[in-house]
Amino acid sequence: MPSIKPPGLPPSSITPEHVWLARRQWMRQMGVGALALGAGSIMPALAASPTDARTPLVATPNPSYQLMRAPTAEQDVISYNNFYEFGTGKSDPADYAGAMVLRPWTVSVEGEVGKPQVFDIDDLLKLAPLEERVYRMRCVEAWSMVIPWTGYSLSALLKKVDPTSRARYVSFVTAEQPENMRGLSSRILDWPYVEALRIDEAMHPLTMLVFGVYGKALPGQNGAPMRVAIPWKYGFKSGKSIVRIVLSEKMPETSWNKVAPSEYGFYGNVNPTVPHPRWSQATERRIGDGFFAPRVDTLMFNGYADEVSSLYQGMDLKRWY
Ligand SMILES: Nc1nc2c(c(=O)[nH]1)N[C@H]1C(S)=C(S)[C@@H](COP(=O)(O)O)O[C@H]1N2
Ligand SMILES: [Mo]
Repeated sequence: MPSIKPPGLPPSSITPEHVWLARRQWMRQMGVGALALGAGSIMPALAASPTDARTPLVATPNPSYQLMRAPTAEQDVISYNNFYEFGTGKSDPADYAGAMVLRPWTVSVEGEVGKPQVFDIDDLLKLAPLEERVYRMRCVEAWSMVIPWTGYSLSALLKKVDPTSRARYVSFVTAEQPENMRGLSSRILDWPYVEALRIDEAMHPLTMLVFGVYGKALPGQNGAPMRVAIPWKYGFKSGKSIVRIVLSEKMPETSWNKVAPSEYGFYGNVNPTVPHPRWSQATERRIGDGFFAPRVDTLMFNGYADEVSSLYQGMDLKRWY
């Protein structure tokens, strides 16, 4: 890489938290679109922009999940994605996920539960009050974003179906629409994409069932109509466009673990001290800061150690990566 003097930190990263929060609140009251909150970027206001076309979702900001950093610009959040069902390029999901059929959409919750149930997506939207939570998200490829998600804790749904005493794991099976997902013809993963959590991870209040981003319904590329967000884990654990949630006694097989077990463990916890076999996980590139901006240190459990480290007490995290 040529030696170019890194530009200064974007103003957003040095705004004191109280100033930042006050400004955010003010903008909300004034009805200023979240787009204007992007890290220093003013996007041209395109009349027919897909950022505006999505259904607004009314949600209460949860003050426990506000961050000092400005969210990543909405345009970056919805145009730089991983969603291999639509191709492996970062722009493939935004280019092709519009083909996904989103209604009718049902989500079956089954397995080790007392009350298995098939939910219509529009009923799931109303199952618990919608909150906006700003989460740090970290991809295993060492880039990161800060994303305002709309949804509620997954535990609200799991409690409705009465997990049995044998339920130890929760799998998320995601949509397979061969007609509409051009990536399914490639054998890169064994479709459908499945990821899973231990039940205590799934019940953790941070584990979020997500219906929207930036105050509007999720666009296809971010996992419409419903995905999970697990902010202390690498992004691949957060399955998109979920159709089935299965509780089980046995540890399920998961997509990335099956394809490359030495690279992707079952846990996928963000851990700067455990490198991926082919690259370091110690630092990350923040999307939106510009390619030449300095990388930043990756935090243990992606900055959520206070909340989640007790889940892994006594575990060797080098072995259970
Ligand atoms: N169904 C499905 N879910 C998926 C993926 C995928 O390819 N298919 N990619 C994962 C990966 S690797 C990441 S980093 C996140 C990206 O989410 P985002 O594009 O909303 O930031 O989605 C995850 N969920
Ligand atoms: Mo990822």
